Amino acid sequence: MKHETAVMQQAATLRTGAYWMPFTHNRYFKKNPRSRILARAEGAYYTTAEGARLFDCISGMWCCPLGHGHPKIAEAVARQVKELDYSPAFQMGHPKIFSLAERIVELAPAGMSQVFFANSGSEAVDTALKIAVAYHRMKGEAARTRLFGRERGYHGVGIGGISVGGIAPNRKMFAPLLLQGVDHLPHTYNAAEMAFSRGQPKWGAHLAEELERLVALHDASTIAAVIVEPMQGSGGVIVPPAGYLERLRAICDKHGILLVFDEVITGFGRLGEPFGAQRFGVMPDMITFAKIVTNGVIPMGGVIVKPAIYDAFMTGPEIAVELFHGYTYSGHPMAAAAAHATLDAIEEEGSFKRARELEPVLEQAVHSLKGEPGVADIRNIGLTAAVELEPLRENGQARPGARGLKVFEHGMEEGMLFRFSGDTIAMAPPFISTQAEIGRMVEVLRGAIQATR
Ligand code: PXG
Repeated sequence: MKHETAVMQQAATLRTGAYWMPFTHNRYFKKNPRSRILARAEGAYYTTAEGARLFDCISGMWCCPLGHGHPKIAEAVARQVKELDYSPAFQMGHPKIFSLAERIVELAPAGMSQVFFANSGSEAVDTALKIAVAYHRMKGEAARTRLFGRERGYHGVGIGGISVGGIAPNRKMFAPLLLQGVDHLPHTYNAAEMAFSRGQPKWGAHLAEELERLVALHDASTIAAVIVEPMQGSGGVIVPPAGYLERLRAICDKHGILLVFDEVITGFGRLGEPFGAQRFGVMPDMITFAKIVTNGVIPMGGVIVKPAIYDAFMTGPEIAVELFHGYTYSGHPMAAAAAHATLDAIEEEGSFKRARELEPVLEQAVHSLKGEPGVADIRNIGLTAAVELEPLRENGQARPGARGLKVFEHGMEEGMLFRFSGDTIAMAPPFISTQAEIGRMVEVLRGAIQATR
């Protein structure tokens, strides 16, 4: 309690000027920061510096589904800092990172064999893109350098990630830095055909044929890889149409193109299976992951590859470094300890099963919002859903984002920490949520929607 009071006092006199906040409206935030300063977290709830308790509707930023302050993870991290706080990542190793790689391979779809560690989703994506290009070169196909992403895709904020990414504001400011030789598949969202779908939309598998069109345009011999999120998370929970990913896989196989699934959000249970690959029954050549692997407690990301990819590099003199890539903090012992404890907890608590059990609860609840004023679409799969709202209008002009912000602020007043992106509200509640909590989350959203019409 003492600590809590201290944090609250600190918050009251906070000087916010020096901190340039990421992906945040800094000026608006700093006008009235107090309600948005978090002091504590426990289980599925945050407590703000003003003492308000907020249900964590998006599991941190999709990364903390086992709940905050998990005792197992806390203990493992505390133990690790005393045992081995840091270990050089290059030319040295420590036991927990080798065993963690094995555990991740076991969870991955059958046929994947090695893990390269990074510290975030963005680093994982840039690593995968580099491996893809280098792999073809190692195989004697050095002309295979093109990378294809998808409209509305989010692959982090590295130069590689924004190049294959498909969210315009993340790209336009940095246009001269974008990689050459990148093209994009169309996104799969079509409101007229799929609004209010539950799970995978039936319409849209044919959009994968656009990959054939791009291959015809650029020629397969110039193409290294296609990267897609199996389900687009940041883009607003855009669920792949039935048959779409299968078709992408077939076209990649036909032309010798690597298929990368960016599973930073879908990895480790969000869709009720270890990875989206298993949920959709489509096996990529590489998987990028981050977030849930450590329950968000210590940053970690990575890339899982098939043996053919790893083996392609294991040539040349044995004393030569095979891949000139890695980070000071690759395979950090603190992250490895957090990841082991997270995977233990997932096993013990049956987290994937729990996510599957809660899926119909969330689906039913969220689709009950259909018909509320200005609800343009509702989408869901696994333990995630999005509600897309029509923008507010002022003097006949649409004001994109204004309604999303109002819903967010209304939610905070009612004890819900929603995630808004433009006028879309995304939810990805913790796996430890109760049915009642999910019901309440959706009812508060209903009230917020009604209040902001
Ligand atoms: N790939 C995917 C698919 C992601 O969703 C990244 C890469 C980048 O990860 P890092 O760790 O570098 O941020 C992401 C991140 C949101 C939200 O609310 C989503 C992300 C991050 C923050 C917020 O949609 N995804």
